[in-house]
Amino acid sequence: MDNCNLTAETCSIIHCDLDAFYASVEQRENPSLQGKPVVVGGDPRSRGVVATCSYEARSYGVKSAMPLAQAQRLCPHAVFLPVARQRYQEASRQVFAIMADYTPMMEILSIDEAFLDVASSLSLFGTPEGIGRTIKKRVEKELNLKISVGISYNKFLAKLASQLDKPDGFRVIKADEALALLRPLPVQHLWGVGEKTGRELDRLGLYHIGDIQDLPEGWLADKIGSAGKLFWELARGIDPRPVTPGRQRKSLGREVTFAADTADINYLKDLLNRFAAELCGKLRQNGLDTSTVTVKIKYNNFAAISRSRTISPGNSDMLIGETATDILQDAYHGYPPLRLIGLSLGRLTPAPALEQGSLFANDSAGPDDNEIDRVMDGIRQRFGSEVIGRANTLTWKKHRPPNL
Ligand code: DCP
Ligand code: MG
Repeated sequence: MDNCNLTAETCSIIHCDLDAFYASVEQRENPSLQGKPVVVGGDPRSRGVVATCSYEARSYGVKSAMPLAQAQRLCPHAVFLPVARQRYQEASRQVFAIMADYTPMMEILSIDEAFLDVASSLSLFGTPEGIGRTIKKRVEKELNLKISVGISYNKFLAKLASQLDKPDGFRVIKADEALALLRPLPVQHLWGVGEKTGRELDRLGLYHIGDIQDLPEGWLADKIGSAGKLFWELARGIDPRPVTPGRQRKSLGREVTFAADTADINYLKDLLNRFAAELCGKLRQNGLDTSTVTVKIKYNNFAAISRSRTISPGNSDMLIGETATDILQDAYHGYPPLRLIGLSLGRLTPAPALEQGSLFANDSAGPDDNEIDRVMDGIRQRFGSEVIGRANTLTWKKHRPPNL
């Protein structure tokens, strides 16, 4: 049964990630939705975006973060549902409880994803592969949800293993097959390589992970700095990062250095609103609130200041965006021009599990302000500031830096 064939020290990391998580919970709650394209995110007539969708909908090209209206054009017969966050948080807790039966060495990455290191659990529970299969079976049988499981000797390869085999995946990457498996994959599969870095690597003629494997040590670091060393190691299947239980993000931030210095206050506010939407989206995805909002600016003479404000814990784009633009208004009066602006959210704490107001509800008693805020938040969360439709979007488009 165990074809991992490696010692616990070399092959004990398991990565688990639920398939089409929100959509699968919805299909489970309403069996008539099973086998159908389901899009979670809200009313397609709203200007929101897709949170996630079932694999049936993905076959029509629908995907996360796509405008709902576009999703409806691609798949007109899809069922569109609002986001029922409390339901997903409950399912998430149940899944993590199953995993925790096999090891205390569990690092939760997001609402539907965790690493386990089962090296110390083998005398009790058998092989890593056996444990992975048991978790998969239990999640399916007890919770009626599908989860993809990847197993390897480090975090990077375990996560890659679960992703490569989605949905309903189960894959082991053994030490002696890692290099060959990595070789033909696009560089975007390396941890930390997003669109921008991917383009940078492509410019250096590095399209596939094998291209990086073949480089002499130090070459990539000379070209692109310390990340180059990391990518070279990952390409060779090296990732020393341990599974760290209880690791909590302390803050979340976003900043940009402008191609040309700017003093355009409307544009700067617009950017902060955009960053707020992006960061709050991540907070909500991870069930977190923030209570410290910090704006950092760097002038064209390289002097930098940062200003913080404490707020009651929250994760609404509007609240955080307004706080950030207020801070900017107080701290910056239009001179000298700025070369950088950043927003960071600190003191992160678990958000109370609130049922998000239905995006379709038409309550005759009338919604209260908080409800409106939550519904607005649910819609705005999914815009991305670029399409949020405020008057100053025009300013944003005009100055849009190439790296955003
Ligand atoms: N999510 C979201 N907005 C995004 C991405 C994700 O609200 N832009 C939410 C909905 C997802 C959940 O987080 O169901 C988990 O994210 P995943 O990236 O793991 O996506 P899924 O679980 O939906 O699909 P997959 O099968 O690819 O893991
Ligand atoms: Mg998932």
